[in-house]
Amino acid sequence: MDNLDQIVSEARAAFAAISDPDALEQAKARFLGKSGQITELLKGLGKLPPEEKKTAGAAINVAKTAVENALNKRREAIRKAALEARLAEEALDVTLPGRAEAGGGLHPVTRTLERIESLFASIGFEVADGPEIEEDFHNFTALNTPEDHPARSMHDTFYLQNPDGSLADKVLLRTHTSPIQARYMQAHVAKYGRLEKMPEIRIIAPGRVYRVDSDATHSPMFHQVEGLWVGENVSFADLKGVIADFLKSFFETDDLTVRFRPSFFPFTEPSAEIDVAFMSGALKGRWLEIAGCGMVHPNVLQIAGIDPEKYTGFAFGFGPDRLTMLRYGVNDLRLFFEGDLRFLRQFA
Ligand code: 2U9
Repeated sequence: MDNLDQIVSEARAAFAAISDPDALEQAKARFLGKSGQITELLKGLGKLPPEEKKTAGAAINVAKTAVENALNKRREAIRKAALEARLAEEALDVTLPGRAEAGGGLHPVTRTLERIESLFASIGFEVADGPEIEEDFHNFTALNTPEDHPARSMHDTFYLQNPDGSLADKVLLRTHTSPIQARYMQAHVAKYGRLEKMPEIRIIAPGRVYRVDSDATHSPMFHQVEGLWVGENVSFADLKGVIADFLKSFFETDDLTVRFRPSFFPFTEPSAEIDVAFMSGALKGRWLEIAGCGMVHPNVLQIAGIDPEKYTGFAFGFGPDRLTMLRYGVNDLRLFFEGDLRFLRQFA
């Protein structure tokens, strides 16, 4: 039976020296496997005389249990060690401060555009959109702008080139958002033109526009929001009401006066400049030119396929960059387009 004690202590020593689970299972085979040392002893029992069988068998089983216990203990220790190693490796310090999301913010001009859109939405205006790369037809011709109008010159308008450097066939960066409205009118007529009574057009057209111009108050890219209301009996009085109400809502004050000053645009007749004066605050008492407007020129309606004898309309155009400067007291337009976060964060 000394032999048995030796096998058990050999097994214990072998298991203790192992820390790899596969190696442990191989070591197990040496003792408990098909031809393992313990198994061989059990097989040998048959050859013993009957009176020795019982005690020998009991002793071998005690040894077998001892080996099995040692094995299980070692398995458990290895499993625990592996788990602890993994936990240590994946340790998280939950007391560290979190990494905060970098908070984005809307550009001040975007805020103005959204404000204008929602104010006009409240009186039934839809927002219309269109391409920034336009054709001469929609940018100029459809807006009653003659072939020899100065706005069409290369000094004022960015024309696109072909890859070989030649001028593309009357393709340009839109100089105003009016072509959005020219396109909208055309599409509207295609949809409803055959009806006895065409539904009203009531849209605003916000977006980026481009002109060859750059100084403290002009950027080659700037924004416009134009508006258009076409229907039966739409009058200049409607225009005045819509504009005055809008300006009061936009600047959040009733303490302002609006003035319509005769002017000229090819696409409206009559046309007017819109000036506003605040009765209080930092800008008190000064007339500020804020927008242009007018009754849609009959030629413009005609080109879109709308009968100017039956329908009339008004149109207006704002510069949201300038509206933003006035609302927030910014004195240099270029600040909006330089991307300096120290400036932009003040509006976020
Ligand atoms: C259609 C018919 C008429 C849009 C108009 C203005 C007057 C105007 C300026 C405002 C500031 C340009 O960015 S700005 O310098 N715009 O004065 N815009 S009427 O008239 C239209 C537009 C579309 C079909």
